[in-house]
Amino acid sequence: MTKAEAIEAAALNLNYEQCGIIPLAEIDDYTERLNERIKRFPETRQQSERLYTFTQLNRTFPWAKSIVIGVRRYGKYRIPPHLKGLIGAYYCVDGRRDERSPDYQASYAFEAYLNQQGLRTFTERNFGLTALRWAALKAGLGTIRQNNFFYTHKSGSWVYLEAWLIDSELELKHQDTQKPCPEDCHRCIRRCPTQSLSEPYSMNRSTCVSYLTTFGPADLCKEPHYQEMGQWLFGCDACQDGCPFNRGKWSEDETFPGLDALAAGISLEKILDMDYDVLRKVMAPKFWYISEDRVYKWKINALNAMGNTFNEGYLPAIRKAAADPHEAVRAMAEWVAARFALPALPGSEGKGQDPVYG
Ligand code: B12
Repeated sequence: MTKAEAIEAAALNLNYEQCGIIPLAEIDDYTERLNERIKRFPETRQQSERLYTFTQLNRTFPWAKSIVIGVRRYGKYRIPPHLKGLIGAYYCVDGRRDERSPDYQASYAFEAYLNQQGLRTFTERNFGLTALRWAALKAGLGTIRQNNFFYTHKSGSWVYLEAWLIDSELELKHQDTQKPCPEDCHRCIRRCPTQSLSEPYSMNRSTCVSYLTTFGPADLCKEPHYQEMGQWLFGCDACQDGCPFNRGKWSEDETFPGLDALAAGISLEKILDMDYDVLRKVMAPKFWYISEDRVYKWKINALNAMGNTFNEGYLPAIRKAAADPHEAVRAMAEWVAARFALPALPGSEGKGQDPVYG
C-alpha cells in the first residue's frame, strides 16, 4: 500500500465516503471560475474577491505540497420534519464546531492520523482553506452539477467537504463515472426562489436565500426578495431538493446528537417568543452564521416567514413582537402586521399601514 493509499484507507475507516489527494497548484485555475463569477455578478465583487485566497496557497504556506480532500455524507441523519423547509439540512447537522458530532470527532482523528505519519498539516474548518468543490472535482471524487453542487454517486449533493494541506508530494485521484446533467433539465434553476441561480454553473450569492437568512441584511423590510424567501429561516435547500440526481439519496439512518431536543424548541412562534439569552447561548453556537451580536435576526427571519404565510394564527405572536426589546424586531413586526392589512398595533397608531422601511 502506498502512503497515499494508506491515507485514503484511514479516512474511509473514519467513515469518510471518499478521499483524494491533489498537487497544490492544481487548485489555481479556480481563479478563472472566480473571475467569471465576478464578471457575471459584479455587485458581488467585494465578497467574492475574498475567495482568491483559496488559490496560490504556496504564497501563504510555502511548505505545503498537496491537498487532501475528504468527502462526508450528511444525508444520513434524521431531520426533524418540522425543520424541513425552515432550516437548511446542512446546518441542522453541522459538525464543524459541534464537539458532540461524530463528524467533528472524525475530522480531528483524521488530522491526528496525518500528523502521526509525520506529515505537517493545516486546515480551516469553518469556511475551508481552499475551493472545496473544485478540489474534490480535481480529485475525481464526484461531479459538479448545474446548481454548482458537488455530487457523489452514492450520496448526491448531500455531502460536505473538508481539505488539509500536507507537506508531502502525494497524489490520489479517482475517476468519476456519473452522467452529466441533461442539458434541458433546469429544475434547480426553476426551483430557486429568488432566481439567484438563473443559469447553469453560476449563481448570485447576494440574492441566495441562504445568504439572505444568515449573513445578509437584518433589515428584511428593505429586501426586494422578502416574499420569495418564503418560510426559510436559516439557509435554503431548494436547488438541491428539486434535483433528480438527489432522488432517493437521503436515508434517515442516524440521529444527530442533540438535534431532536433542540428542534423541539424551534418553530416560527417559539423563535419570536425566545429569550435573547437563549438565542445567544443555544441558537448562536449551533447555527453560528448568525452570531451572538445579531441574534435578533432570528426574529426578523421568523416574522418574515410568518408574513409570507398569511396565516392569521400567527397574529398574536406578531402583535407580541411589536413590543420586543429590539427596535428592528418591533419595526419588522409592524411591517408584517401591515402586510396582514391589520389596523395599527396598539401604541403605533398611524404607522401600521405603511411599511416602516418603505
Ligand atoms: C461562499 C460559500 C457560500 C456562499 C456563496 C455560495 C456560492 N455558491 O458561492 C453562501 C453563504 C450563499 C453559501 C450558501 C450555501 N452553502 Co456554501 N460555501 C461557500 C464556500 C466557502 C465557497 C464557495 C465558492 O467557491 N464560491 C465561488 C464560486 C465561483 O464557486 P461555486 O458557486 O461553488 O461554483 C462552482 C461551479 O460553478 C464550478 N463550475 C463553473 N463552471 C463550471 C463548468 C463545469 C462543466 C463544471 C463541471 C463546473 C463548473 O466552478 C465553481 C467552483 O467550484 C464553500 C466552501 C469552500 N471553501 O469551498 C461552501 C460550500 C460550497 N457551501 C456548502 C453548502 C452546503 C451551502 C448551503 C447548501 C448551505 C444551506 N443549506 O443553506 C448553501 C447553498 C447555497 C447555494 N445555492 O449555492 C457546501 C456545498 C457542498 C456540496 N455538496 O457542494 C460547501 C462546499 C461547504 C462544505 N464544507 O462542504 N455558501
